[in-house]
Amino acid sequence: MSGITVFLSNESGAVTVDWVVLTSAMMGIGIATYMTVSGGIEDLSGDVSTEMSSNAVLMQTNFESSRLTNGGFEQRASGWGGVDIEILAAGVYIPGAGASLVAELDGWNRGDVSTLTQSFTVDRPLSTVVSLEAALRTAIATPNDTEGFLMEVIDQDGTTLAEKSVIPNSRDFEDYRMPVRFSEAGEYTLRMTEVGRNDSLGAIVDNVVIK
Ligand SMILES: [Ca+2]
Ligand SMILES: [Ca+2]
Ligand SMILES: [Ca+2]
Repeated sequence: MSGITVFLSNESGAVTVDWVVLTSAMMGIGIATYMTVSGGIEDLSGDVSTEMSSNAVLMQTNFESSRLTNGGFEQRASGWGGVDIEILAAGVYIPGAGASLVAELDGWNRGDVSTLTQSFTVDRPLSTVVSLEAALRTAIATPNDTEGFLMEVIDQDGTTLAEKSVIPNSRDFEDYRMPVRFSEAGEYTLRMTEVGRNDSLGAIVDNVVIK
């Protein structure tokens, strides 16, 4: 037989050819599987991070690592901006509630929609939680489904990253939490805006913390 005939009838390379085809198919399937599930894994890890942050807030009630200053209003309006800000002792709004200073999200003037704002810095992509305590002053009857405020986190373009409506029905301060995810470092603003009748009576807020 000639050399070419020997080569064509020789089967010793056939297994190698099969191996190359099979292993490349396995790699292709692996890559396709990763691309299908990777988005879901990212979403899930974001959710886990948010949940861990909110549980951390449950355990930490001090202001030391808060990104806000004067979140408890004990230095009056220091650090806060906004419109028609009213800050008085909790006991003024709810008899027996004590001397801790709190802000009311419906200030002195019926003509103004009260707001409270504070800017803060985020130095890296972050999932965290805005937490605060709110109650309803006794001058407003319960059940209440209109008096309260809207809490929002906005970026420098005014785009809302997170928002939550707070409509308290209790004379005791209750905890409210809002998860927020920052995709990049930057300057952001927390804004609380009065909702309900513009009658100078509203919800009161204290102990605002962003970890
Ligand atoms: Ca306070
Ligand atoms: Ca008021
Ligand atoms: Ca009101």
